[in-house]
Amino acid sequence: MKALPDRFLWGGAVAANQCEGAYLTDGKGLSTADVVGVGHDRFLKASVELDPDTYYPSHKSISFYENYRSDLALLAGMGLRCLRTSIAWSRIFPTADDPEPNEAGLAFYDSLFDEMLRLGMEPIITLTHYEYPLDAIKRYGGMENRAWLGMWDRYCDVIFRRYRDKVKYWMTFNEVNNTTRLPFLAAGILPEPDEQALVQKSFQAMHHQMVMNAMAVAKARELMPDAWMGCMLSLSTIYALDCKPENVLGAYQYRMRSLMYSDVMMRGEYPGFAKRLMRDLGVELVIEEGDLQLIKENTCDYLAFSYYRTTAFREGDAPTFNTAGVVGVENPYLESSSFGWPKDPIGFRFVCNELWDRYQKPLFVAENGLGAYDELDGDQIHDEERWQYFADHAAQLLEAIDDGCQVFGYTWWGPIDIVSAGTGQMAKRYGFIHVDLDDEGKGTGKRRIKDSYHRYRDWISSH
Ligand code: BGP
Repeated sequence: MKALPDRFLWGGAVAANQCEGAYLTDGKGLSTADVVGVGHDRFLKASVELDPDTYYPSHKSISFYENYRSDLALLAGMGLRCLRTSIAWSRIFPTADDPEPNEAGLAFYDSLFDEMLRLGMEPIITLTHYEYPLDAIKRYGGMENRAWLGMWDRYCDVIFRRYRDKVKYWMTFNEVNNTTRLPFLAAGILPEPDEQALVQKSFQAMHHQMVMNAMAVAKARELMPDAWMGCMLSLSTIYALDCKPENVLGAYQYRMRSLMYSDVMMRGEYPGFAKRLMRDLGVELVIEEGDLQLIKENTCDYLAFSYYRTTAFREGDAPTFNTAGVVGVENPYLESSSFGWPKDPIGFRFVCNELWDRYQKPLFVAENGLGAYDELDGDQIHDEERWQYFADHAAQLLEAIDDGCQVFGYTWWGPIDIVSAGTGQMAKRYGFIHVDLDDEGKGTGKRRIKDSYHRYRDWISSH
């Protein structure tokens, strides 16, 4: 067996808006996640007003807010050493610039983190995972507006002071590189018919998030010197379809559109590539005095990333995007999952090596998982495909560690079924624990153990 670092953090990952529900409970305000329905085009249809005829999956989700104690007990039953989740900003500051934080929201995360710690699961916390307080979005727009910097500063201040004795590992923005490809999801930028205006806004939002990341790192250094601050990116990769130089360069350029974010957050400056890209796209970034210095001086301690699949690039076929990153042309060497996402465990080893070589800072696999439809066999779920996906990827992770990559943890995405970020479905399931709910929120909510649950438990105990 390949050697793993001591106390390797095997675990699971969820996000507040995809599991908590209780969308207005205990003073929580609406968030951007609360105004998107179900379907592949859910973000394109997003509006700041609720439509009484639309079903919004985040409003109830799997009711983790009410069930967290029993759900955590089930998760701990697998021997998870950590659980990654996020804080819903609008539970703490319902409108983002309220004069005081909402004590009931703060108390919820106190109990949640205490319970995780009691069960032996290290909390790994994302400050915001694809959700922003909606009230402020209505007044200011998304992260393209610099007004967010002040609200973020207060939010981080309250969060760090409150939880610094409970949480050591932090991430600032989930998959922040999606800001320039899925602008509403990652940066709260409302649908915009003028394409050029949208490009301009999304790059400006990216810059603000880079400054906000540096602000959070600076504050963490002051308030909780032992904390580890992480950059979190969606880094499923893109290959050239073949060795045609235009395809190789094109694939590399798409990769760089993601790595420019980690270059800023890990190395402290925009790469030359980013400047060229923005010039070519006609983007004029507004950078205020002091921004670049702050970014330079406050880089992250580790790089967290999600990896689901890979894709291929061919010149002339402009890629699209989904929650797992760039979608180019089909790679003839890969099989797809039953949901249609290509499976590429070797690509996972490749990406670990690529990122370790580039930054030489610890890596954390914040998300990897297989979303698929499950079939019930009485009370049982024989999810062989899900387990095989894990086993194949875990084997490549061990190879990457053997290659010399420093990886300190791995969190399976959605160890309990939750709402899909990309489609809002419940039927696209990642869990080792099944939750009896359908795409309209109908069902008993009953939790059932899938076959993969026992296997992940055995895997953790033997690794
Ligand atoms: C990532 C997100 C998660 C998650 C996952 C799977 O992009 O960080 O929130 O949901 O992708 O994607 P999906 O839910 O669309 O299957």
